Amino acid sequence: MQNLICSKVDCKKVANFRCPTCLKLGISDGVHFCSQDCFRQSWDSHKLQHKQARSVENIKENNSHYTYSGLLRPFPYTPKRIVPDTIVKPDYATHPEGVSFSENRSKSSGVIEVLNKEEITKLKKACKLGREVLDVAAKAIKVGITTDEIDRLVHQACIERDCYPSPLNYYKYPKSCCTSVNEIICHGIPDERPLEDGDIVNVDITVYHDGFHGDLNETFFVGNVDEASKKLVKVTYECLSKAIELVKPGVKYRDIGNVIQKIANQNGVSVVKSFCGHGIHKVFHTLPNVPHYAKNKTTGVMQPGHSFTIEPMINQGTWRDIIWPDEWTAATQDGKRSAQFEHTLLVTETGCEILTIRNDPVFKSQPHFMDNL
Ligand code: EYF
Ligand code: CO
Ligand code: CO
Repeated sequence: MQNLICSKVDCKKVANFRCPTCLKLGISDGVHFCSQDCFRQSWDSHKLQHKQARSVENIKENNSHYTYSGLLRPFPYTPKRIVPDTIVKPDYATHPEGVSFSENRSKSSGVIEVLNKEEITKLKKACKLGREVLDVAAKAIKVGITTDEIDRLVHQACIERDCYPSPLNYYKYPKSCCTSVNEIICHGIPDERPLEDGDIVNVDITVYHDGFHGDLNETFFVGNVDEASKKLVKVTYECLSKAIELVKPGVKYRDIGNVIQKIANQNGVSVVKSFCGHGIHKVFHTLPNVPHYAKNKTTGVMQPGHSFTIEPMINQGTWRDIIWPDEWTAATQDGKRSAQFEHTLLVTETGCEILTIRNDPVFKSQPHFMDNL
């Protein structure tokens, strides 16, 4: 019989001891230790495997009672990816529950922060890097790639650019980006499901660099997509573009939703109400709150130096959402498709600057889905 080697990094001793929790959870992927010492020293990274196994069991258990609204189902996902110690992290990255105290303080101040020149320079840099990461993801999208592989590429692209992937551990979110397929509205967790011909997939990237977050997303076509999905994606992009045209000092944040809802109504699609655009700079989410639906009551007036996202989620059918048993993934209640686009914006003296704009020598500022139309 072949001797097993200790699973502790750099220990090459023969292992004949198994973690009791692994045995209880039925984890059978060969984690063995030579001694209690190596077991204890490996604990911090090893215990993630228990968490992963428990979450798969929870999903299985919950799935048996849960009626999914569409055809999509959760697939297993891989363990949490490591961020090197050299990358500067936001406060929630190391909090056991992923809580951001800086974000809570910013929200409870009740004021929309006006950024100074140095802060604006840093915000612009984070947004430019975020755009580069989304472009990396865009290149990888094809039939057969798993959303987990997209997440791996995104994670690596962040680290190569000295960025922390903002979603990772944010309120314990388990991945480095969100990938939302077909009827998923937002916060889809990258997993082992391969993308299929005819899918639409949104990839949402936020990066944290030099103390600032930059947030953007695009919806992509996978292979040959039906005409109704093409129209949904086109109209969603138009909603974002027309909303951005409104942005200038003196405009009320509540007016953004009126523009978006009008375009949606004209095209027979609906606007999601549960998720909004948000202020973003030194914290991931803060004031203003930016609803995308009409007649909302959000407060605040745009001023030079404000930075925020607009990220309309537009549905083929009902605007209503339902959360999956994983407690993150938001799907449409009727299982019809949803699309989204997002930019981070800076209010200037005369209008706004789109900080996450694409800057391609051939395709200029156009979103990727238009490249092959
Ligand atoms: C606590 C999350 C928390 N939330 C927002 C956390 O603004 C975003 N995209 O444009 C955005 C991205 C992520 C995010 C990634 C993770 N989260 C998700 C769902 C529920 C929740 O409740
Ligand atoms: Co985003
Ligand atoms: Co956002």
